[in-house]
Parts: sequence; structure tokens; C-alpha cells
Amino acid sequence: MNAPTTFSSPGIVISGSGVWTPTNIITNEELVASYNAYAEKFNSDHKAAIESGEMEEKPLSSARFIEKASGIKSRYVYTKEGILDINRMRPKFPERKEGEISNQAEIAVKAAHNAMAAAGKTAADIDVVIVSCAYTQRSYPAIAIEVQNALGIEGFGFDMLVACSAATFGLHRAYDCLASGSAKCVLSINPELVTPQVNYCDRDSHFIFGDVSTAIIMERAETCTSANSYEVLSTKALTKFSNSIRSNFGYMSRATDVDPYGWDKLFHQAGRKVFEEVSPIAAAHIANQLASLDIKPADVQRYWLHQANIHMNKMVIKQLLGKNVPAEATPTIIDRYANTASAGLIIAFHLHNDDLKKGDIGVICSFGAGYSVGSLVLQKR
Ligand code: CO8
Repeated sequence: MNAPTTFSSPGIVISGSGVWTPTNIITNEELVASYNAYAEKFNSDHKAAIESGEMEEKPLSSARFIEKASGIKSRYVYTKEGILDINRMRPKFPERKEGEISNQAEIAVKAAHNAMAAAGKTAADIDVVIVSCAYTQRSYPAIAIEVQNALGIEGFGFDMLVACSAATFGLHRAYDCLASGSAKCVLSINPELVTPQVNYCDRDSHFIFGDVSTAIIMERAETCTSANSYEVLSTKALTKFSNSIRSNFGYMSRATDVDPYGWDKLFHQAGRKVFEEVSPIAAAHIANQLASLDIKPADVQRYWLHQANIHMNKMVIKQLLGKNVPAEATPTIIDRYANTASAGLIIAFHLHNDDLKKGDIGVICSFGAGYSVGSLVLQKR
């Protein structure tokens, strides 16, 4: 690329990022050993029904398949307790009292502290808190307001749910608040505590997810003191309804008299269909956004993409650039973290941006449930 181009924008920057990673790890081998023990017990307990065709046999899982099909080798989880217990197959969290901080606010605060330190901000500098993620552990009061209180921030906070695109859509809202003047510094957090919604009895999805929390500070350029910051050149969002990734969990179960923990109330998807339908949408979305800025896809130094499947990211890049690019241009963290819903691309950004030079261009892009695609084009300052 030639000398860095200067773009006209309202002067809004990302000035810090932070990640909180749980200490507990579950490898594919551990997960598969537990699932297979569960499946074998299930098949033995229901032998007669399976033989008569009333029930379907549970197929066995394979660590080799998981790594080959997705790129995932292990995942971090908030708690390991219960997940590998074949008589439970779901995590076990002690219920917290109303006076205690919620699990989700707790991990949001941890990531927030890291992002605030990176941006050189204190609570007094921030006036908006956005908690944007795939699930919130209660309806109200908003987790964001609990986080705001725990950090001692004046102003306002709100929660947003946009599944895989929650982090990027949260940053879009942060950008809009700053551009309109309704905020001077926004803390956008993604406490992705997703393991309670994983169906560990389902071979097709038991391996996909892990827990994490990420945070970003976005502010106006004139207040930024960070030595590592990015101008936001553009934000772009797209949604298109699809039932191919779905969870029917919600407050209506009590009134509809259905099992609130039935399989359809947990994460489920038609993975191959999603892969094939979403990749071209994401590639076209990024191409259009870059074209609107007169930037060629090949002139982008880094693509921080949604971390759901390593092959999917390769396909998006191939469709965008017509060729593969070196691994360092599209950082992958899915091998260690698995899919962390919306937070994966913020982890990738956080861990792999220090080496970029002034003027370098980067793209953050999410794609998945909704369907939803959210992206930001950034330029290193
Ligand atoms: N072990 C062995 N075999 C398996 C396993 C397993 N664990 N799982 C499936 N198989 C089998 C299948 O049953 C199938 O068998 P058959 O051919 O006999 O029917 C065979 O392997 C091939 O299956 P697929 O075609 O489904 O395999 P793929 O190569 O497509 O890989 C993936 C499956 C990895 C799921 C892949 O399709 C994928 O990653 N797709 C992308 C999906 C995606 O991006 N989804 C977005 C996820 S949603 C999100 O990111 C946020 C949502 C909100 C958070 C929710 C938190 C709980």
C-alpha cells in the first residue's frame, strides 16, 4: 500500500480493549469422552425403544471431527463443574443472592477494567455503558446498569442482544452516541457467559462454545490519550431473518406450559447451511463497505473476523480477495477459545493489533445468528 490515505470521519476512535479469560479449560478429548459415555448410557438405557424405532440412537462424537470441521481444540469455561458429569450435562452455578453481583456483571467488570487501563480512562471519563452479548442472565435491572454501578460511572447504561453480532452492533451504537454528541466516552462490554445455553447432549453442537468477556473503549479523538488507538472510518450493519440458528429460550415458557429447558430452548443450528449462506453475505458486506471508502480489500492489513469456524473465515477471505492470505492477516483464536458468540473477534483484535503501523487499515466483521453482519473499518493512528 502507498502512503496512508486520510479519511474524513467525525473523529471517533477505539482507544482500548480488554479481555477476561476464565481459568477453566475443557479440551475436545475431555468433552468427547464425557459426551460418548453419556450417549452410550443413553443408548443402553433406551435399548428397547431404539430397537423398536420409537427413539433415535445417540451417535458418538469425535475429537478429530471437531478439530477438522471447526478448528476448535479446546474452550475456556466459567465453571467446569457439571458440564462433564454424564448425569447432569450442564454447568452448575450456585444461585447468587440479590445483594451480590451477578456472574455476568462480575466478568463484564473484569474485562472493563482491562480496557479502561489500556485506554487510560477512569470511571469519571466514561458516560455510557453498553452490555451487548448473546444472552443476559436476567431481564432487569439491565446488566449494564449493574456494571455502571459497580464501576462508579455516571451517565447511563443499557443491554443489547444481537447474538453473534452483539459486539459489533454494540460498537455501532457507541459510535452513534459519540457522533450525535449524546456521549463523550463509551464502554462497550461483551460478557459472553454462554455455556448454560449449550446442549451438551447434542453431538452436533456440544463442542462449539466457550465463555469469555471482552470490552472496548470508544471515545472522541480529542480526548484520546492512548498510545495504541484506531480511528473508526465507517460502521455498517445488516440483518436478514433466518431460523437456521435459533434458541427459543424466553420468558413465555411459563405461560405456554412447555419444558423451559427443552432442546429447542437451547442453541441449535443447521451448521452447514449457515456456513454456506452466511459466508457470501459477509464477503459482499465487507466488499461494499470498503468500496464506499475507496479501499481495496487487498489494501487491508488485518481482518479480525467472527470466530465460529476457521474454514468459514478462509472462505470469506477467498470470496473477498480471490485468494488466501497469510494466517497473520486473519488472526484465529477459535482453536483455544472455541466460539465465544460475539466476543471472538474482539479477542482476535485485542491479541493481534499491536504490530500494525500508523495508517494501516483493519476490518472487524461479525456474521451469524439473525442472520446478522456487523463491521467497522479502522485505521491505526
Ligand atoms: N462428531 C462426529 N461427527 C459429527 C459431529 C461430532 N461432534 N457433529 C456432527 N457430526 C457429523 C454430522 O452429523 C454429519 O454426519 P452425516 O454426514 O452422517 O449427516 C457429518 O458429521 C458432517 O456434518 P456437518 O455437515 O454438519 O459438518 P460441517 O463440516 O458443516 O461442520 C460445523 C459442522 C462445525 C457446525 C460447521 O457447519 C460450522 O461451523 N458452521 C458454521 C456455523 C456458524 O457459524 N454458526 C454460527 C454459530 S452462532 C454464533 O456464533 C453465536 C450464537 C449465539 C451464541 C449461542 C451460545 C450457546
